[in-house]
Parts: sequence; C-alpha cells; structure tokens
Amino acid sequence: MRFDVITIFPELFESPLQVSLVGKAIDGGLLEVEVHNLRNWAPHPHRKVDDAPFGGGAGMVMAPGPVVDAVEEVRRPGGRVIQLSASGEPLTQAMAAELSQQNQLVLVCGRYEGMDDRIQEILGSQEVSIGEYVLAGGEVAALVLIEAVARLVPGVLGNEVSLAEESFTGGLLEYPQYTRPADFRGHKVPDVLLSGNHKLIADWRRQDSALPARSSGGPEPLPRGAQWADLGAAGPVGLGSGTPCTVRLSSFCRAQLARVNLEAPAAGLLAPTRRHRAVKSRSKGEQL
Ligand code: JD8
Repeated sequence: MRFDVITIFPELFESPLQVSLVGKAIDGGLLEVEVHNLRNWAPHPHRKVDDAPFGGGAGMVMAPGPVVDAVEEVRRPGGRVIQLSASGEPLTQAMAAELSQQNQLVLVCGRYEGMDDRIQEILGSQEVSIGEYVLAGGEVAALVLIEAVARLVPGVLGNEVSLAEESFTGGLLEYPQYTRPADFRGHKVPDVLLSGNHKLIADWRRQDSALPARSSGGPEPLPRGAQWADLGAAGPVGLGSGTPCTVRLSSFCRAQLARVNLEAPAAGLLAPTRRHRAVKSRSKGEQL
C-alpha cells in the first residue's frame, strides 16, 4: 500500500515514519510513504500557498492551485484522496480497515484556517477528522491515520494473532493489564491473574469490563445480526427478539457479543449483571 502526503511541513513526518511499526513496514517494503512539499507546486518566486478569504475574516486560506496540481501529479489510477479536516467524517476503526484495502491514499494536509472548498469539489476527496478537538493543521492527523491504517495492512503487524483478537473485539478490547513485579510499591496485581486458572482469568477479565446501562438518547434498534448477547455473567433483560432497544456496553462486552453472534445467533437478549468497576467502565461505554 502507498501513501502520498502533501504538506507544507514535510519535516514533521521524518521520525514518525522512521520508527516502530510504520518504520519497519516501510523498510520491509510492505508500505510506501512519500511526503511531498506543497511548495514545489507553488508559484515562484514567493512559493505562496495561501491567500486571504473572500468575504473577509481572520487568517488565510489554502489556495486551490498548488493543492490541486500536487494531487493531480501524485494520484494514481484508483487512488483515493483524503483531506484531513477538523469538520471531516470521524476516523473509526471500521474506516481504517476499509482504507487499508486501498492501493493508494493521497493525504492532503491543510494549515492556516483551512482549504478553499473547491479543492474537495474538484478532487472528489473525502474529508476525515481524527477527533473533536482543534489542531493547528492536518499533519499530525495524517500521521494518526497512517498508523491506524498501516497496522491493518497484511504483514505489517508482526503478531497476526493480535489482529485476529482485535477483529473479534472491534479493536477496542481493554481490561486492566499488569506485568512484573506482582507487588509494586504495595499495589498488588489481582490474585486471580497469578492463579494460572485460565477459565477464572477469562471470567475476571470479562466481568471487570462489563457494564450495561440505559442510554440517555432513547431507544435505538440493535444492528442487523445482533439480536442477542450472552455476555457471561448474564440474566435476561426482558426484551423479545427484534425489539428496538439500546444497550450501553464496554468494548469487552462488544467483543463478547461479536463472539456469540458468530458462534450461535439466536433470539432473546441477555445482559451482564455485574457492575464491578462501573465508573471506569461507564467512561468506556459505547453505543451498540
Ligand atoms: C486540518 C487547518 C486548523 C481548523 C481553525 C485554525 C483533523 N481532528 C482535527 N482537529 N483539527 C484538525 C485540523 C485542523 C486544521 C487543518 C485538520 C487545517 N486547521 C484550523 C479549523 C478552525 N483552525 C483535525 N483531521
């Protein structure tokens, strides 16, 4: 898979693309990342890429000329163009998985107050945001996207078992983890994890991250294929098959739901009853 990045700050990409997983994938030839300086397409002698906004207002806007020229030069047939933008579509694990199937992604990084709107119109680009906070430009967001996508490219993640486990869990599996020493400054690792009893450990991990709760947003239908969930320490919550409902689950619950649906789809909804570590789990809750 190939990434072409268009930016006025190519040096921001240097070390993040040299180290760790992404660096190794590039070295191993599984990934190609070329970072292009937008000013190469800017008019001489000033190499200016921005201009004042029509209609007035603070700051400057990225002019369409250099960006469109740059993308048209680096884009290959079938290549997708993504503009990192504070108001774009949120980057999710599902989007990362889909993008990892592409041959080429051209990532356009804005600065200043953003880009002339005609850039998106002309290039047919997808606008993507990495989260609800304001960055000073698209470069760091592009690096986030590259890392999230690259690790899903076959062969990039050394440990393919981790990916299999992730596809099970939606990639967001999280239960408390510990390593040596078993006692650090008087803070002890839970005994169950030292027991060697894999069944007990699996139960502890499941129950420790489970929290059912009613959503504030009102009823919503369960997604297709997700009529029921056996989440381990469970009891029925009294909904018939196909009844619209909302369940708030931690990522681990979601993982279990996926597992159960794959193995034995059936009717009826079960939900976990344990509310251990509810506060922590609540913050991790997500809409199903
Ligand atoms: C691209 C310019 C800054 C954005 C005025 C100054 C992504 N999740 C995200 N947050 N912010 C960005 C992002 C911010 C950018 C640019 C991406 C280009 N800015 C602007 C609009 C408001 N500031 C982002 N992905």
